[in-house]
Amino acid sequence: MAEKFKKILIANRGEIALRIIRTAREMGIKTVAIYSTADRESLHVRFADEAVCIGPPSSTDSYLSIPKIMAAVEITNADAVHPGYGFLSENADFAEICTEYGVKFIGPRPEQIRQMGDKITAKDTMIKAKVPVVPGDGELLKSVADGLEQAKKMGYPVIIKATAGGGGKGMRIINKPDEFQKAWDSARAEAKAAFGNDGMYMEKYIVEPRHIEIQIIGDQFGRVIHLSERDCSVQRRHQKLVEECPSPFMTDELRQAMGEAAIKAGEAINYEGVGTVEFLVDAERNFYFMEMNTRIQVEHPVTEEVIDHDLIKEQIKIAYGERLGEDNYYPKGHAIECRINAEDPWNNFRPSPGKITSFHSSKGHGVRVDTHVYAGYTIPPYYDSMIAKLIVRAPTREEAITKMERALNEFIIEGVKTTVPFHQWLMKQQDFRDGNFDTGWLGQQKLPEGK
Ligand code: MV4
Repeated sequence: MAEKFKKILIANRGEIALRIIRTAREMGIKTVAIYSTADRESLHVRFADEAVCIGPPSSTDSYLSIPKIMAAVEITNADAVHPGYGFLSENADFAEICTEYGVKFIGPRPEQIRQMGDKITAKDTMIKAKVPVVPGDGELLKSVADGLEQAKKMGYPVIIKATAGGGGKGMRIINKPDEFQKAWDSARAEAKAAFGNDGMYMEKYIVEPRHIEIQIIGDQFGRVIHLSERDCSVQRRHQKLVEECPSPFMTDELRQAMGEAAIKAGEAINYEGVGTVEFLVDAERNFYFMEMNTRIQVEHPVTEEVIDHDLIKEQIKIAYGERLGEDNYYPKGHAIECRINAEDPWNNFRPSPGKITSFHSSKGHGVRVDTHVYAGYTIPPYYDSMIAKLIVRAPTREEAITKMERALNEFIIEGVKTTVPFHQWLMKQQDFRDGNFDTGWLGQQKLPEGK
């Protein structure tokens, strides 16, 4: 077994940087924070053993700048890099540069990131591995004529997706042939601008699916296990707002089948690290591979709470070559996460950066808050608007909802608008309480009026 790391550089900011520092500290590993000039006052800078300023606020010149990050690795002598989520976490070139430089990228190998980053390649890999995929051959569309022909065979509605995409960008739903040209032009333009690649493919459109994802872990010796699911169906414009485990839609049979499919997906690429296999699940509980995320995700605490394992610790141990044990894992109790964003939920979730004048985090049994903010902290306008994750755990879903309501009621954040009132509203909705929602549900609701 390789030796454990002496010093990890965290190529990220915010709550996830802090989250990684906490585990590294518990493991006796030193940490290096990097920060932009907008993040001087951030807790990740204060709590890391060392901190290096890497540039101005703009992400392109700081958290996305590979040369600057590699310079910070060089001067601090870090022997591993943790990319967190977002930023460079799924950038295969960055993983490769780390490897060439002789520092361990805490995550999968570059070719695994590439294989899942290109959605046509990913789908093809899944078909070969006998993981269920959405109908549609997963071939590059050649032209509008080619697309119209395929759509006719498949039956409308269809969806066209960018092969370089993910998370909803460069995607269009098409209900009838005369919508094709416009959807094709706008999706390709969007994909070209966002990814520099306008390759598109087509699938049958699954109407109002649930988004259920399976957490997996693979070690360097070919063993892959799953840690059950997270239901992320409550989302708005591809932004998840609430995640939970177990899914209220789950059955033992479905978990078994989806878990096995996710393991096959991981085994097909010899996956190393923690990863998430995302599925669409229709009303008849048919499930289809959607994409695989090759990083730690925002919502990982939901799994940590019901599985009772530290996923960042698992990531680090796998990266330095530890073997997974023989255990299987089952969720115990119920966990729910509410993402607290600095946004005004009653005004189209408009971002609300600025100074937090007063801050009191929810506390008590079964309550966890992952956050980098505090009273007096100024939320910069340059980055993601997520400022905290409120996670509760209780024996049943009903008790978890009750606890979440209690915890939301005692969360005080003043000076900026937050999504706390949205979550208070959500917890009261009968459909939510009944587990009766899919990815379309929130968009169909009438939210309370703006004040
Ligand atoms: C779909 C789909 C229905 N049918 N593919 C959205 C993000 C991207 N990863 C893929 N997405 C979807 N793909 C087929 N064939 C519906 C969605 C989708 C969705 C998926 C998960 C969570 C929220 C969503 C919201 C709208 C559409």
